[in-house]
This record gives sequence, C-alpha cells and structure tokens, in this order.
Amino acid sequence: MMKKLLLGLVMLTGMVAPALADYPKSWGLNLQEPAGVLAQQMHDFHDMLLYIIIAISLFVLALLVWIVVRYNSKANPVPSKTTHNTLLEVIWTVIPVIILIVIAVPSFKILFSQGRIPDADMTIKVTGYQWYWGYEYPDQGGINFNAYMIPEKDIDPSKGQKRLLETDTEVVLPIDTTIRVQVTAADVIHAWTVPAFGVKKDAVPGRLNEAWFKISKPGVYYGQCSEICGTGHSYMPIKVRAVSKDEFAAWVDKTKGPSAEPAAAEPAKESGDKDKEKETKPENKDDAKTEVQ
Ligand SMILES: [Cu+2]
Repeated sequence: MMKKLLLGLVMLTGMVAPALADYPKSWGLNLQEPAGVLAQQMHDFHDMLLYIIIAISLFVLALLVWIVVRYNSKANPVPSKTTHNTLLEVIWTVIPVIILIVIAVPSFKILFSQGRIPDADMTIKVTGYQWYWGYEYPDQGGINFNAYMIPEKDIDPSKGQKRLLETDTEVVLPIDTTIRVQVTAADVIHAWTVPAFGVKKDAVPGRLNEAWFKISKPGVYYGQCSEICGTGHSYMPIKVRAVSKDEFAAWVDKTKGPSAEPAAAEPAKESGDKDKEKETKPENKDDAKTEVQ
C-alpha cells in the first residue's frame, strides 16, 4: 500500500518515469526504474524493507503514545516498581533477531548474484580518469573511445539533453545480453554507476573489478561517477544507449572501421582521435574549475 501511496505522490507531482529512459529527476522520490534482473531484485528488496521499516516505526510510535497517555503522572500517580519481565525480555530479543534473519536471507541472495559473474556474452572495460570515462570493447575488435561530459553551455534541452548527464560519445550496448563490465581507474578511485542496471563498481587504479548486468529494455540510461574523485567529480557522467542486438551489430560495423572512431550518436560533438582528446581534456578541466568556483 505504501508503495502505491509513494507512486501516487510521484505521479501527482508529474514526474512519472518515461518508459524508455531513466535518469535522476528533480524531487524524484523512488529509485530509478529497474532495467535488468539485478536492479529488479534490489527494488523488490527495497520495497520489502520499506514495509518492515514502516511497521516497526508505527509500532514504536504506538508504544510511545500509549505510554505518554496511560502512564503520565496524572493518569498513573503511583508507578509500578516492576523491573524485570523474563517473557517480555525474551520476546523483545527474539523478534528482532527473526526480523534480521528475514532481512539477511534476500540480502545475501542479491549480494551473491551480483558477485558471481555469469558466463558473459560480451565484455566491456571501463577506465575512470580525472574526469571522464574511457571505454573498450575487446570482443568487438577493440573499439575504444573516451566519453566526456557535454558542458552545460552546449546542452540543448529542446533535444531532451540533460544537464551534467550528457556525454559526447554514448556507450552503445545490446539488450538481452549478459555483459561483463571490468572497471579500473588510471589516476584516483572513481565508481562506475548506472542505477537502472543495479551496478555500482569502484574503479581502483591497479585493480580490475568486475560486475555484470543484462539490460531488459532498449533506451537511454544515465549514471554518474559515485566516488568523490576531485573537483570534476560531478562532471563525468555515464550515458548508455541500449539497443537491439541487430542495431548493436550495425553500430559495431560502423564504428570498427580503420579509423576506429566511434559513430557519434549525438551529432553535436564528436570525440575520437588522440589530438582531439588532448584538446578536449584541458578545456573540460577549465570548465570544471570555473563551475566549481
Ligand atoms: Cu570520478
């Protein structure tokens, strides 16, 4: 019921998630819509916790109200001298233990399904840099590119572009495919996070972390670096475009050419060859600095 109430509240404020994309919204209340099994499991777990938390809060509130009304000095001038009640003490120890076990079982299940990487259909490697992401597709002929944030001044809201979330190059991935993502960093610790996939993985220099996900529906999914990594921390978003397997194969063919330059999904700006990247890097740095100040 509570979930419906919350959902109703979200709908009332006119912030229903569009079916084919998910991103953070102003005054957003619930988690982003899940786009895969892992995220779905997390949502179900979150909803279960919500019921338990609300029940416990209401119970404690009722106890407090009862005590205030029934046992204040006027209503109960001569207080009881009782200090121990074995049955009550056993109950208030055993019931919380049972609640914790009920929470622990699904929690460990999710941890295991996150941690055990299934046989993947494809792999992508993500490297965190101050302050952009590098992507490699080793199974697709080594397609690789860097994705920089599109600065706020170049954002066109009429095209549906979102401030602080758009990147010059999109990470194109197929749906219904088990994707292993290897995450590392080249300078400081970052974290590659896409809420709709249920993935948040630390990118640690000198270490290769792994996560996996399977996108259930096509669309655009946004994420952000989730480890404070410096002044440009909020300027290294993640933009994933999930497409059908056929469209993905076409994208790979188009992108894999001799130039190894990714097909830009955003016509506005492209990043590709090394010289361009060098130009963009300091520019991005300056943007980040001025915006922070
Ligand atoms: Cu970062």
